Amino acid sequence: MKLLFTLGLLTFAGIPINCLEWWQSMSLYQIYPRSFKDSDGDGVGDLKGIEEKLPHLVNLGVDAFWISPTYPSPMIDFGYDISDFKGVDPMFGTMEDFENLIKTAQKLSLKVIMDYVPNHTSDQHEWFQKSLKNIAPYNDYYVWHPGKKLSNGTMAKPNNWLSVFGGPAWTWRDERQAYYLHQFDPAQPDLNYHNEKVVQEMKDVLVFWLEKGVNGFRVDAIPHLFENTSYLDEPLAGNTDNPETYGYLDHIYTTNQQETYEMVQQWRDVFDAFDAANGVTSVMMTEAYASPELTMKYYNYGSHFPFNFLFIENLSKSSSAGDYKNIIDSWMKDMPAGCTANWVAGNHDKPRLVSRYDENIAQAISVMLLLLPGVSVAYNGEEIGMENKWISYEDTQDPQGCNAGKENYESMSRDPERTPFQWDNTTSAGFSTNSTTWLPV
Ligand SMILES: *[C@@H]1O[C@H](CO)[C@@H](O)[C@H](O)[C@H]1NC(C)=O
Ligand SMILES: *[C@@H]1O[C@H](CO)[C@@H](O)[C@H](O)[C@H]1NC(C)=O
Ligand SMILES: *[C@@H]1O[C@H](CO)[C@@H](O)[C@H](O)[C@H]1NC(C)=O
Ligand SMILES: *[C@@H]1O[C@H](CO)[C@@H](O)[C@H](O)[C@H]1NC(C)=O
Ligand SMILES: *[C@@H]1O[C@H](CO)[C@@H](O)[C@H](O)[C@H]1NC(C)=O
Ligand SMILES: CC(=O)N[C@H]1CO[C@H](CO)[C@@H](O)[C@@H]1O
Ligand SMILES: [Ca+2]
Ligand SMILES: [Ca+2]
Repeated sequence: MKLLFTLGLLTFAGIPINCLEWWQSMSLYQIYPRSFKDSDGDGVGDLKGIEEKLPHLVNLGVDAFWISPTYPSPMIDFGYDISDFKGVDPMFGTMEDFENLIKTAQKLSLKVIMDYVPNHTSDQHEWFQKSLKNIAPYNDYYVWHPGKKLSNGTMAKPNNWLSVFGGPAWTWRDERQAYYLHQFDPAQPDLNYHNEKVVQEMKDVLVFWLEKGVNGFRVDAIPHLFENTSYLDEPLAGNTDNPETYGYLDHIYTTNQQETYEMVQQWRDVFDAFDAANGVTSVMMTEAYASPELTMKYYNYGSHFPFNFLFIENLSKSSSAGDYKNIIDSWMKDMPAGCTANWVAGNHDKPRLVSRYDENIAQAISVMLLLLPGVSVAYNGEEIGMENKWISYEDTQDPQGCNAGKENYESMSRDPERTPFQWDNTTSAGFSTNSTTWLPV
């Protein structure tokens, strides 16, 4: 970045580069906090560990980093099951540690971006516990359904909807004599976005962290936000015979609903109001695995950019140079005029670049990401060429792997790309003073 400024002549999409907002040409780095750096020897990474290693990001030329969730959580889905949106899990440290991390980042001119997980809470969240007890107004904070009466009189699940992690998206609770919806793990009940109180609570969460000095959010799993309340069965997708796997159905009622886009726009309005009052520019990036058309639509509904997963989804080891050119051209062509492109090659849900391709291709892709116009997004560890690690079924931690069973877990588990960062040649590769870590080094 600094080099580009001194050249002064460079332009981006016809705009002189020094007129761009800070985020429009940033090099963004994703930190998976459990695996980045353990400061206290308990075998799990933490906020103090991140703060200690920020100079590494400066050396890399990173402009901003986003941290996967550090909110209080029973860790069923390693932080994506949140029990308090306005706190820090003791495993990662304290609120003071978080505030110190922001201060240190600011001193180093690094922007801090948080993960926002709006679709669901943990089943341990106070809201869900009160919802179970039918306490107002929380009784209507989640998607409850009495079920469907079969012709022989027994009650059954409302419909055939499936969880992303496999199995039904509905779980029965005796306390409410009803089913609740969970598009992910049963321990991650979906919030009811048709309830204005929920909408307001979740906007308050954004403002809470913006006021702490956070520079923006990366919004998780957006397509799953709203469901169609006619609760009809989803049609078969026709690409697998296994009725337990998510791909069995075509998710026309549980993903990419128009109301979801409108909610993204409402969040952008929250950002814009905060920015205007505080003289800052906050960024909102959205995570959506969707068709090109539906992905691009987020640009029109207030997202600064939807993550571009074409490098992940549309390339393979055997791709030709022409295939690379095609996906790059297609994003640039599909993107609405005046918007900012972005390029993502990996994250904590996808196999490591070196394992998906090979060392040479992995290096080429990492460099390509930095040279393409707009934002580059790197997952921690890619810069040192980390590889997937084979992990036994017994040691598997990821619910998506455990749910798949011993036969199939290897194709589903995301643990292999989540192993601790390798800093040096000391104990546990310098990740921890503990020789046993939450996943093997
Ligand atoms: C070392 O890490 C393991 C695995 O996370 C943990 O069970 C153990 O308590 C840790 N040891 C210390 C001394 O914290
Ligand atoms: C009613 O029908 C359902 C679906 O065919 C079946 O699973 C269930 O066991 C039946 N219940 C009774 C009481 O026969
Ligand atoms: C829900 O699905 C029904 C049946 O396909 C459709 O008529 C209705 O417009 C949908 N509702 C919304 C809000 O999209
Ligand atoms: C990427 O793959 C998806 C799913 O196979 C396909 O719909 C889309 O057209 C592809 N895009 C490009 C640019 O190749
Ligand atoms: C560990 O790394 C240091 C610094 O690069 C080096 O001096 C030392 O020989 C290495 N130790 C081992 C056991 O490889
Ligand atoms: C890339 C990413 O952050 N994926 C997350 C999407 O949301 C689910 C549920 O919250 C998580 O399990 C994934 O890790
Ligand atoms: Ca720790
Ligand atoms: Ca939802």
